[in-house]
Amino acid sequence: MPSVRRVSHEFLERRGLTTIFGNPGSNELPFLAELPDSFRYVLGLHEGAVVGMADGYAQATGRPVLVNLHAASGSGNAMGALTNAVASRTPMVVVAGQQVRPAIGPEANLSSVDAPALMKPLVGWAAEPACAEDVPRALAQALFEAELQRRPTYLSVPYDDWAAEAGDNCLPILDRRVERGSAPGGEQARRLVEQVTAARRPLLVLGGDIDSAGLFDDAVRLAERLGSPVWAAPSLFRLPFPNRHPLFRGVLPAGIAPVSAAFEGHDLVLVLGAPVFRYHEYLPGRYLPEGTHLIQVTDDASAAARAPMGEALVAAPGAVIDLLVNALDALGEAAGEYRPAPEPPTAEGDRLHPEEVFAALRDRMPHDTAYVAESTSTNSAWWRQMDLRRSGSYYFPAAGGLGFGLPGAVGVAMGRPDRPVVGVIGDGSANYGITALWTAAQHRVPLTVVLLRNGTYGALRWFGGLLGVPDAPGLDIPGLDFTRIAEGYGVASQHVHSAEELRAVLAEHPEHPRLVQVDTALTTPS
Ligand code: TZD
Ligand code: CA
Repeated sequence: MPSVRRVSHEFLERRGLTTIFGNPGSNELPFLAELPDSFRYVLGLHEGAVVGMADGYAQATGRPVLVNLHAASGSGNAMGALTNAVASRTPMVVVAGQQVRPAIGPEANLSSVDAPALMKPLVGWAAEPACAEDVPRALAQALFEAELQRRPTYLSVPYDDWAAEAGDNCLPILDRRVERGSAPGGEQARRLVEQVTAARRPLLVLGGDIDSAGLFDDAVRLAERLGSPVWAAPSLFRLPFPNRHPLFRGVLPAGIAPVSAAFEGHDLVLVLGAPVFRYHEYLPGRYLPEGTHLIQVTDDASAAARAPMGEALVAAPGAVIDLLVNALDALGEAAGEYRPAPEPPTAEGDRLHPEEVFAALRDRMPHDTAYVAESTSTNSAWWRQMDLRRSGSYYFPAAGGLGFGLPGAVGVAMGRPDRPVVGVIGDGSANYGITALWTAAQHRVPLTVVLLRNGTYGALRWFGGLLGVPDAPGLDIPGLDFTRIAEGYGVASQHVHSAEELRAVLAEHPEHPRLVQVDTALTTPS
């Protein structure tokens, strides 16, 4: 009779979940005993970095990922990073250890009192199996829930369960197949095609899910057929469309009034693969202009249910794009040329303007480079200079929680060794996930981190103006030297002082991680 551990390892192996991102404690060791050789454990030194790396890895590979965390204290450390994984809809299975069953009630040290409740508002599903025999089935449920809901799940397992006998009824889970059907029904399809083809001035709004689902090129096909302008949804975490394409209008500003203004004059707004909408700055107004009808297509039932306006169809955006492309057999007007980037401005003194940094990346890095950005005040500078034409080119913390960028870049680089990867990280953001540098060094991940050092929480200075708070304390961060921090974690580093120097450094492509620190001038997010 196999053990719970043996069946669970076998299940994970069969599903290809053999890379474990984790930070273990005593409760977790029995799960890690007798791991088959096909597994690799990627150790992160803090749980925020562990989840950030796993999130980047899962997004870059398009596959669910396994995370191993310690009980309450370790899982608690991971919460901030989990907010991003929830918003990016990353299928992530977190397996955490728990004290032995008899020790939970008396609250022995390192027991997690009501472990599922600790995680529940965040993760899509959380459980602690009622008995050891149920662990393999619960592990399978954790994976299927993560895939079906596209959301992290959490399984807490008392550590004495792993050595228990599994029982014969465990074995059927090894071969289960669980899938979701996704095409709209006949009547839904007919109605949607009719609405879209009848529109005089349709507008497309594309969300990060388009890129996650591998629909980047399909979205171009649809937009060109429709001949409609394209916006990216607010609070964008992945780029769904080439940003210099003639039909692309940019990322929608994350406020009610400016979104509504961008829709002015369009009778139909078709939103694919996004919530409606993830606003940020509270800029009140009417949700939609007079005469604008909105249709949201998403496979996220909760995003459809919670939207405050428009109609929604819960279906896979890919199936709907196929449907519309086939229905729109005539090509729209030729879209025209890709728009060139403007000349970047320069900054005063020995600082670089962020646009100079991004122009250097655009010109010197290969076209298939994947960027993980977490530098909040440079958002508009970024889109002014970058030229991203491929799927999987851009990742950003999906819930706005800092600490994704640096670990996420390590995870993306581990998941896609075939592509160059650059993390573009602010001197504030870097600190929330800084320990990921150590993992990058240990695994010799070929990653370039461009560290933008403006000495402040730049975006918060801008927010201070917006909210009428010009005098908030706690916004400056002088005295940080990331070249020395990186060296301490085993990552080679350089401090560059000019655009020419930066361009020369970027033209090299080392096979190990490196950090390039650049002093930059302060800009505003928009
Ligand atoms: N803590 C966490 C986990 N997430 C956050 N979003 C914040 C705090 C608040 N915050 C922002 O929203 S932007 C920002 C903070 C602290 C400043 C980031 O500084 P940076 O980037 O140096 O990375 P800029 O370009 O200077 O703004
Ligand atoms: Ca900064």
